[in-house]
Amino acid sequence: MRRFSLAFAGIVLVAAIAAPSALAQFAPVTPESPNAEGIRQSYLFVSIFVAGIFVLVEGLLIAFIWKYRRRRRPRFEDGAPIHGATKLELAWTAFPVVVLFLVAAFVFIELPGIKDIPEATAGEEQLEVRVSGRQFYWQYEYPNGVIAVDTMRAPAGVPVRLEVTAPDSDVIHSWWIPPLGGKIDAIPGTVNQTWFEADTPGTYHGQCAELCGLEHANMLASVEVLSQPEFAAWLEERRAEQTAGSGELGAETWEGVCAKCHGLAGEGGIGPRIAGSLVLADPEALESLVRNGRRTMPAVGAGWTSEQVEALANYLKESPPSGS
Ligand SMILES: [Cu+2]
Repeated sequence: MRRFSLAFAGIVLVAAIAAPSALAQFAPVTPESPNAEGIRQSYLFVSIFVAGIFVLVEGLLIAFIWKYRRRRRPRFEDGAPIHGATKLELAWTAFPVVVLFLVAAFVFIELPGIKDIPEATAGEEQLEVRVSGRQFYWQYEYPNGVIAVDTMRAPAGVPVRLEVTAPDSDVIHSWWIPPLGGKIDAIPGTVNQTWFEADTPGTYHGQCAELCGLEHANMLASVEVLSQPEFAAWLEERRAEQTAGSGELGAETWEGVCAKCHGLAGEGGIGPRIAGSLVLADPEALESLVRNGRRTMPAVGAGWTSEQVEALANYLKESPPSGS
């Protein structure tokens, strides 16, 4: 028994040294928004019990396997009969009840801070962004009509309310930027709400979290948090560019919408090669194609504003895809 105890103590010691770095791989990413912090707290709270019960059950399992091993007894000899152990039985019934109660109570206390969008109070601004999940890109619409694809810009220190949906003709996607909070489904015909408030400027990455088709894995999303003056300047500049049918939106649309299937240089991928296609140089044909789709190509631009179509057409005129 002493040798066993020694070996067991050794295993526990190694686990205790290796565990923190190994566990860090399983922990949620560093939260950058209060709701993500709530999710992390709940995760860690539940993990305490998970780890404790794991060690208890596995430890007992190993101890019993050792203690009750066959030794020299005949192979089919029955073990000694055992009759009741009231205290033990009460304990293993009560203990799980207490654990489940604690976990449920903790989660219910944290839940409002995760789910509820902070109330807009007088003097405090809030930003609302409409998020639309589409095969295979994210489209954002700001209150002033500015459109962005895949990369959302947001101001630091301001609650950002997201109205998440998908067009009727599309499939279900799921919005998920782990450092900025939990997942929320983008469902055709339904508007789901979520929010974040990031204090630190920086770029936070995420990904569509609902298998939505062939290019699902490339349906990435990111949120670039800017200081408030930088964000205000960006929003204004984008508004002016969009009115003029120029600027970043064209390139964003090409990269986020067209290139995911046809390749960044139009060289072809899961969609055919389109470099050199006459449609790219003909704004009317381009508009009809993206709005209506063709054969296996979905109507990726159904519902786009004419500004977005124009921005794409102008971008393709200035920098037509080279094909390689
Ligand atoms: Cu998706």
